[in-house]
Amino acid sequence: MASFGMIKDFQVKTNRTFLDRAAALEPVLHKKTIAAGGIVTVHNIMTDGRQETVVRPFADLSQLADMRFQRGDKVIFDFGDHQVGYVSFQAVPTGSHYDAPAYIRLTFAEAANELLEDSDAYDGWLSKSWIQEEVLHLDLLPDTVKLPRRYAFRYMQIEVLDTSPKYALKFCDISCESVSAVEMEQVKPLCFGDERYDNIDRISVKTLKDCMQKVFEDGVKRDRRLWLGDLRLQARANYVTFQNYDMVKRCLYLFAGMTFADGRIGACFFHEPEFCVDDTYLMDYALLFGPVLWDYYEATGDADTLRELYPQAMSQIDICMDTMLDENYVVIDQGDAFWCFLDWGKGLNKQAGAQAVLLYAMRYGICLAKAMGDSSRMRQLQDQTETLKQAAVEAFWDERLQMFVSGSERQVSWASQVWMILAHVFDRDKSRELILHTRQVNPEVRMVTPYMYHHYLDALIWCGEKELALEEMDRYWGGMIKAGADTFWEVYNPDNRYESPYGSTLVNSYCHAWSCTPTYLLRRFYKDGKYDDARS
Ligand code: RAM
Repeated sequence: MASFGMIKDFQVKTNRTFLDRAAALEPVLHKKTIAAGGIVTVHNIMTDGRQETVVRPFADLSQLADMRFQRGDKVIFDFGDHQVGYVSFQAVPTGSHYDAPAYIRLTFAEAANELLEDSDAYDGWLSKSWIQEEVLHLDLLPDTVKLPRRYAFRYMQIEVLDTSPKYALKFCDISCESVSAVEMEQVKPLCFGDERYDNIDRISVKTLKDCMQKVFEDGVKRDRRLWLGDLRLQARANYVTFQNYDMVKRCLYLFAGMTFADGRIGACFFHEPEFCVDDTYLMDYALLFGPVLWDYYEATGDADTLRELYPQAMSQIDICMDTMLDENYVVIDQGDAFWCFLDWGKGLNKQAGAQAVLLYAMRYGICLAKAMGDSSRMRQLQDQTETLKQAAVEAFWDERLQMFVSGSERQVSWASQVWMILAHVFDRDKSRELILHTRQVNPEVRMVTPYMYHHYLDALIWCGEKELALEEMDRYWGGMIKAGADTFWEVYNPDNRYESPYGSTLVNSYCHAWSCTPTYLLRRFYKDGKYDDARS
């Protein structure tokens, strides 16, 4: 089902000073030229009744000079790892003098399965323009093709739609100028004492790195913009790896520099060609602005930024208190509208989760108020927290099920339990019972994104179930590696490899910011295989 927000005659409020601060922090991107590494074939095979995509080496790049391509011929280049950048190559005619333009189709794939899907049959609700394809006419040959568009991919396929019977094409010098605001070498590899977690960490760092462009992008193939929910997780992973504080600061100032006219912070932000907030409001994302600010302040001690952005962080809480609650201090359910995110789970009711995120944001609000010396605000938030927690238990706790329910249908989902735990509605012991009980019951409304799984692991760690969190990390993120991930994906359902919230996996993103958090969890809460209890 399509989920987007759209506001007619959308009005914004701009703070020029904030936007100027953000503009001044625009990073200079590092560039690295990467040559294609080999030629491969890609097939679907069936193993144990499940479809699986396999990539097999076909030829060495040195053999390319002897290959000729005419109508219907295809070649797939493997760049060896995920790239984000600008591709160029040479197309050279051989045979008689070319007597017609060369006509080629290029397809880029982050995951090999993207090459086997039929883009003509695409019927999803996101724009088809995200599918990474180009069809080109080359009128003058030989030609150095330089694609102006940035692509995110490991595999690049060239399909020759036509030459003419009198000539064929040869290809050479296939390369990509890869770009990022940071470099892998800046981060010391993790030595966890177990290769599985070192690998998960490395791929997390690579995912984060590829998404660090002029802002923290959510996905480098699709959306290619700043989302607040993603930013919070990227920033956390960044503090324990690249420590690029300026990029977080830039993104905070962007969100604060252009808001909805009533002060609400937008869920996502376009940084090009001009700064512009999107007309999408998500209650949970707006509320997470405060936690992002707090994490930034904790990591940097930058009191000036805290002082400037504190009012915006606080007003996100106020706006929710004033407009989103009923007379019993319970968040009003807005049903199927795109009003709160939490996860892409089918049919997920957001009411209980939204209440929990509000409580979570209030906890961080208290930290912010304390750091600002704003004691009256602190006390007010403490009182409101107690009221809202009580309201949450009264409205959502089901004594018989021993779980939280949500919405008028009293839906039991993973997301509601996890967020109520992170909101500290119960103490640790009771939260631990709840998460273990949830695992036993395994509610049908499951978690489908690494965004939600991250919060599940965070909840496990807070409850003291750190060993279990590691096992789950291996099952989920390790599962993605087993399924062939070079960078972590936007959506991964271990039970359904072809899950997509968009009606087609063709527009799923396979290098997605919100899935980079194992590095944060591993580096922050576990050291040398031992637990570091810093935060819990
Ligand atoms: C999708 C993207 C993005 C996310 C939003 C809510 O469009 O995956 O990362 O934050 O949903």
